[in-house]
Amino acid sequence: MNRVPLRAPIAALALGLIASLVAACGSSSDDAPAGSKQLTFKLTDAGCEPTKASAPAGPIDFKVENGGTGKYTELEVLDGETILGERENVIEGTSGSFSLTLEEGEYAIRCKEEGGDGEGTLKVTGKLDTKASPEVEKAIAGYRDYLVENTEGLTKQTKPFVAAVEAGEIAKAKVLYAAARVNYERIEPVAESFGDLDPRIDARANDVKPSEFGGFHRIEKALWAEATAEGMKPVAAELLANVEELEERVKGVSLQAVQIANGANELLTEVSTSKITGEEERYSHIDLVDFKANVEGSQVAFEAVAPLMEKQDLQLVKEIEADFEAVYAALQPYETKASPGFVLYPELTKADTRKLAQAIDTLAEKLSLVPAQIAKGEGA
Ligand SMILES: [Cu+2]
Repeated sequence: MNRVPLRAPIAALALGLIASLVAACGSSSDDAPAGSKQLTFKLTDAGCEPTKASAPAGPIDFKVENGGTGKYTELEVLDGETILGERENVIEGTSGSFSLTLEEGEYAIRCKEEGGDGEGTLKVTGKLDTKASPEVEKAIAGYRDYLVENTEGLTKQTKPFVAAVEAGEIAKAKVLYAAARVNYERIEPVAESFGDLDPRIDARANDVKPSEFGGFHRIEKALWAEATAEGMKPVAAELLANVEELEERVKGVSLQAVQIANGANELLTEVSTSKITGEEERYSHIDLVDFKANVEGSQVAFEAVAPLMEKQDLQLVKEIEADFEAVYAALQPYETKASPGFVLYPELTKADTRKLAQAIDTLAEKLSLVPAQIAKGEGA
C-alpha cells in the first residue's frame, strides 16, 4: 500500500473543506434522485472531512471523494461495531458512492482503520416510516436465503478441508481449498459487515500483524509456499470456528435492500482490486475461481433488488443483466475441466487481464447507479 502522504496547498485544502461542509449540510444535489439526501465526505491525511454531519431519517447517498491522500482510501458507516455501508479503494483522483436508509440515531463515520481523531459522527434525526413494502421484504428474504445457503455451504466445504490440513494431507487439502473459497467469496461483503470476522477468515499476510495472521490465506501459504501443513492444526480449527460463527450470525443479520445493492458493488470492487491483480490467492493462484464467485454473488444480489427498480429504469436493469453475461463470456476461455476449474493466475497475459478488467469496469459503472435507485424506492 502506498503510504506516502501528499501535501495539498493550504488554500486548496481549506476550500475543499468548505466545499465538503456545504455538500454535507446542503440540500440534495441535482444528480441525486429525488427523495434522497446526499452527503459528501472527503478523505484526507487527517481522516474524514467533515467529521460532523447530519441528515434526516430516510435514504442517504454517500459520496466519497479522495482529497489527495494516499493514507486513507475507504469510508465506513457504522452502527456500533457493525458496518452498515462502506466504500473501499477510493484512491487519489477517484471518488465513489454507496447508499443507505438510516433511522434516527448517531452513527460513526470511519475513514481510518485505527479509528481515533479524524473519525466522524453522523446524526440522523426524525422518524422513518420503516414498514417495508411486500416487494422490499421479498427482495430481502430472497437474498437472505442465498446468504444462509452459502454460509451453510461454506461450513460444509471447510470441514473436509480442515480435516485434510489437520491430517497433514497436503495434496488433498490443496484440492479442497478451492471449493471452500467459493461460498465465502460470493457473500464476502456480509462477512465484512461483522467487523473483524472477515479479517479472521480472509486476511492476507500484509493486512494484519504476523501473530494474527490466520484463516484461509495462512493455510494457503503453508500448503503452497511452505509445502507443509505443520503448525496449521490450530489455525485450521480456528478457521472452522470462525466459519461456523459466520453461519450463525448471518441468520440474525438485519438487512436493507439498499445494503444488498451496495454489496453487489463491493463484490466487483473485490474483483478489480484483488482478483484481476492476483493479490488475493498469491500462493495458490486460483484467483479466477474467486473472481467468478464474486461475480456470481454480485449478480444474485443485483437480481434480488432489480424488481424494485424495474419501474423506474427497466433499461438499466436489462443493460446490467447483459453486462453480467459479458463478464461470464470474458471468463469462459480460462475455464478448465480439471480442478480448480480455471487456469492459474500466472498463465494470464497482460492483454488477458486487461480484457477481464474492461468487462468488469463496464458492468461496475452501471451497477454503481443501482443503490441510489433502491434507496429512493425503499425510503419512499
Ligand atoms: Cu476475499
